Amino acid sequence: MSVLQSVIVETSPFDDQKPGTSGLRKKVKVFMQKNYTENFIQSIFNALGDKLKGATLVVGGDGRYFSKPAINTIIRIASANEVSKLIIGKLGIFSTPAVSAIIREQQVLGGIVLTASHNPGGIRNDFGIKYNIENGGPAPDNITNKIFEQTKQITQIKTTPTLETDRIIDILGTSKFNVDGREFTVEIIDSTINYVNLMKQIFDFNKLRALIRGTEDRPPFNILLDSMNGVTGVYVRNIFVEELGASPDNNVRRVVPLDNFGEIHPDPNLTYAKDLVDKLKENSTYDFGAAFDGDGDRNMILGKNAFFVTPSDSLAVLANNLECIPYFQKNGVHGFARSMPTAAAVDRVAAKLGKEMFEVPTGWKYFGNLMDAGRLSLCGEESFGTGSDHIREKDGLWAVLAWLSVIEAKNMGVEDILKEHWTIYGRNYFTRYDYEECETEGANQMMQRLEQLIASADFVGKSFTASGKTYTVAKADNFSYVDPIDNSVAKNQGIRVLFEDGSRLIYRLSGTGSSGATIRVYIECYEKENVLTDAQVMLKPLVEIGLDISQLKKFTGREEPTVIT
Ligand code: G16
Repeated sequence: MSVLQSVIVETSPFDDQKPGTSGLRKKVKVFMQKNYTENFIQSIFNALGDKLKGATLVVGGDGRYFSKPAINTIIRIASANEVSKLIIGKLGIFSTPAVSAIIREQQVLGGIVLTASHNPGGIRNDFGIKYNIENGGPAPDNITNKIFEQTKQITQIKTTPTLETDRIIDILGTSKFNVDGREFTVEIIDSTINYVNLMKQIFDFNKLRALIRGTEDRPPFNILLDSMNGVTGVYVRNIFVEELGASPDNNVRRVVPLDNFGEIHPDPNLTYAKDLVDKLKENSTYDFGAAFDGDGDRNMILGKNAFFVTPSDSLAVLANNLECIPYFQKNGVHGFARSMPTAAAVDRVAAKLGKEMFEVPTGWKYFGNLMDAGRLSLCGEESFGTGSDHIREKDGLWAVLAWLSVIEAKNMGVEDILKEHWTIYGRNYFTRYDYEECETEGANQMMQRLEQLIASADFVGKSFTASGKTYTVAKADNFSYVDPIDNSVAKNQGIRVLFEDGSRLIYRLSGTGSSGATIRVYIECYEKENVLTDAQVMLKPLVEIGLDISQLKKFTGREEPTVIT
């Protein structure tokens, strides 16, 4: 084996490498700038310091455009920074939940996830880089802050330009190199194997197969899973077609990962997964539909005729039925958690079952400490994320397997399960209005004005009326969170206007967009008896009040939201 020499390349900082809600997300062209990707990777390594020496890291992502050159860059820089081994998914393919699973299983230092999640891909669209820590979860704020500090002072990149990376990720197997006299290993694996095994340990595959295939007593439960040309396609084929006997023609769609997601927006919601919604409306033989995002951590659940389950309700239903899943039978159910803007349906289940309940800021990273401390079993977010402590990322496929387990155990369809749930607990009506790619200045001004408004002396106690309904403000603040495990504090996590009857209006700027500002307005009310009204009808007065209080139209010039969920 010839000895390769690492070199030092001089560089200078970029001023826009602050990680957002979930890593650094920018247009591909930004990452393509000379040294841009290199700087960020080296900054991650600088932030890790001595821990990196001799360590193993996992690398992979949703296979979006620019993944291959980014992986080659990571290989060369890792080799020069004394990393001992990289475990990489073949063709760079690794769903975000599968990365989390393998970091935990192999007990390695962490992983680098190459994805911009639900953001569109392709040369004109988005790329992203995220660091996950040894518990398999996204790096918490103290580490992303350290990485950001490094990006502001970086002057040198260590790399091994002579390390031949051409086609290295195309073939399964192990390659060994000698860099500066040290052994450096690159192992290319099939990233589905560990993940599928994990799912088999969590769920009862025999029961799920019987549900999908049908039995003497029960017709097949007809599902349609939409991978939206993202990374879950390979996992869906493996789990649902090969293991559970689903039809490759009728039960799954868009299962070949494409580096531009076929020019669609791989975001599982009613707007961007409309294709799936239409399919279920057209064909009433489908009992169930689900869609996933680009990197496989999000999910949308639909029933017959595209009956929509809000992510907040999905979380509450699963919380109420975890005993039908073998993993929880074995490990027990500890607490529940949701992100602050997520509707409080799960809180009612927690109260009834006597479980601890946590409300954290937006971002899956805030669940990790609670899970590590054994206080959290199931959590979710309104942004179509659901997951458990089996890993430290949200997990789209896990959510679908969990739903199918509940359906199998209860022998009920999705809509009936929801109606039964609402009869017991009442209904938290919820909707989210997104205004994507607004002018940053107008969006910031709107948030600043809101902040001043809610601080004004007479805001609490004030009443607002729209469409004949009146709401009185009980409390208003900018959400802060103190982590119960390490006491770290996250401030300014969204403006909350809480009304006397428990209804809520929340305003946040998204931390995952790649250009401009995305304003999110979250609207929620609770009804004990009146549970069957259309959500948009029920929430109309609050929406009007929300737009009025924020003067959103004036600040953004937008008449309508880009997405309503
Ligand atoms: C990420 C985070 C989620 C968060 C979502 C939306 O999801 O992991 O915790 O809820 O972004 O964040 P924002 O409202 O700031 O855009 P993903 O699926 O994009 O990785």
